Amino acid sequence: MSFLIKATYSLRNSYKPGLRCLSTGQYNHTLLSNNNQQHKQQYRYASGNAKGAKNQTAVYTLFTLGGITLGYLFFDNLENLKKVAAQANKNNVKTATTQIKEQNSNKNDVSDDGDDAYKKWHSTERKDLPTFKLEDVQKHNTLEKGIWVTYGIGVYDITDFIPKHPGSDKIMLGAGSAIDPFWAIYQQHNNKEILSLLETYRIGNISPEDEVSTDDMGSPWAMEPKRHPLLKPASERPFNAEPPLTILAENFYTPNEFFYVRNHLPVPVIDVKTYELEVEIETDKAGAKSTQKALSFEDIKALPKHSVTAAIMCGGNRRSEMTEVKSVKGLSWGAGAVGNAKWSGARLRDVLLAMGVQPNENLHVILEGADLDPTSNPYGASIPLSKALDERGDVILAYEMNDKPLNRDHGFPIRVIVPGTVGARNVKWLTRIVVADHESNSHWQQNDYKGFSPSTDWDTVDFTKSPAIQAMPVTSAICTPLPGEKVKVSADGFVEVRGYAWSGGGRRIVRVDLTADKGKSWHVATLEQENEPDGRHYGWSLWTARIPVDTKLKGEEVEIWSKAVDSAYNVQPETFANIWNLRGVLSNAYHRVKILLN
Ligand SMILES: Nc1nc2c(c(=O)[nH]1)N[C@H]1C(S)=C(S)[C@@H](COP(=O)(O)O)O[C@H]1N2
Ligand SMILES: [Mo]
Repeated sequence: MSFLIKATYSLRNSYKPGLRCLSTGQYNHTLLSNNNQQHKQQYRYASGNAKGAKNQTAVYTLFTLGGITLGYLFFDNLENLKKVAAQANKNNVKTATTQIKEQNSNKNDVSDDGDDAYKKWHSTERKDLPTFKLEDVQKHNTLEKGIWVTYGIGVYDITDFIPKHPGSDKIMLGAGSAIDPFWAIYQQHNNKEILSLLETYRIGNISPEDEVSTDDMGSPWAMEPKRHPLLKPASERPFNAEPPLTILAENFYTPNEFFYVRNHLPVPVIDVKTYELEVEIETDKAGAKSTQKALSFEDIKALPKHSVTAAIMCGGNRRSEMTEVKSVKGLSWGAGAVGNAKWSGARLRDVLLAMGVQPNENLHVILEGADLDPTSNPYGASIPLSKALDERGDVILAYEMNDKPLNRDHGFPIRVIVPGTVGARNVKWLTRIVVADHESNSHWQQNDYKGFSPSTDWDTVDFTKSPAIQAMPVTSAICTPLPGEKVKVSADGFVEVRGYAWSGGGRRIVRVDLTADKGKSWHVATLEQENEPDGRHYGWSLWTARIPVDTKLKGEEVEIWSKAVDSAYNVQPETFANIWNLRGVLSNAYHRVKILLN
């Protein structure tokens, strides 16, 4: 059977990013002039007076609902959409915005400049309409308060739609937030009928200053980017959040706005014009001709461009499951601290080879970010020089994520992508690279992101005794159905299950097995993955399985387990009990989800 699978390819081919998304604030960073040095200064002054996290709008609670995305449901079927709209008109639902809508239908002020004008409506300010703050939009996230969404700089009240629409509970996924990322995936919605219809629901413009947070001025958190409310925070400051699993398994390439965020510190503000990447060869064992180099953003972009599909996974992904055995220290991640993207940039190898660096298996490449801790030490990590120099290692200095410029949360303007390697080594906001005869001295390399025996506790742990995690072990997770979900059994007695699987070190996933009867019978999933060679297979695999269930069990609870197998025939361990470790990393046992058969 070929692993090259069809379904996602059509989706991937239709994936043409490029829509502006307010929620990420990714277009305002160049306006915030600052260079690395100023940033350090600013942080020093500011640190210590960080206010506690303010109450944040609680829209997130809405988004625990499973299901397919707003764009898919809401704008998937044009015919359906027209019917819904017609129905809405017939019922003549009066809302506070009806008048504005009537005004809209008479308007001709944005539609007169050529055939493609409709494509710009959502990015054009409507002077005849009021301006809202993002906060206002976020408050409108229930049927009672009204359902508002933003698209581009437009604010839309789609309340009238909701009661008429069969999938209305799922529409709530987008309530009070930006729909841009959904539309970036479902490009077929970007057509005249749909955009015209949407424009009739326009009630205003989003206020431009909403792209920069204005609270906590003077605190290190003052310049945090806006995030899409679908990202469910495990912690607000620093910002750490994962997307709903249902969205993860829907997209072979995780939309940038929904890609999990793992920050240890405030997001640095970097002006790309003054950005500099220092490269230093600290040891003569590297045999380099030159030992010092500074690269501007333009210098990096001028190097040959290389793209690689790679999943990035936090070392603590799925920690919350390990915690059920016994508590651990760390953020309580679900299974969403992972994402898959196409990354593009210059090869680190090219930079090092140009400086004459020679292969040496005892050397390391230290990577430092522009984000500073309160003692002004940067976030840092290191990887073996052999990985950095390996042509098949595909280590890149990335400036693009899914063909868009990196956004601030994911490392603007440059981050290193170390495919197959734990998230922690994929240093964002990269400002310094050092080739050395030792690993990074940073806390994150030395005293974190290491595995230990289940019997090691905080009294006995010696971090010098375990190697830093590099390549990640094989894992998988069931993304739909969600735990506790009522799942329809098909007429022929099957339930459909979908999820992701991935292994580190470039090892390809060769099989994903599922069971609904605690291992008495296993069913092999169909894989969707790239056709990259083993050893260089850095992207994840999505999978779908139809599992037969006993129809007598309808109304009962059933537990589904997934386990993935990689190309080295490594397989996930059965339980967490025997892989438990005090930091809750490498949490890769079978994924188990209890569902209700319906
Ligand atoms: N400079 C810097 N790089 C960093 C981090 C950080 O806090 N600062 N977090 C690391 C960790 S632990 C992970 S899991 C990934 C998360 O990448 P993402 O936020 O783009 O998903 O970034 C890594 N790179
Ligand atoms: Mo991480």
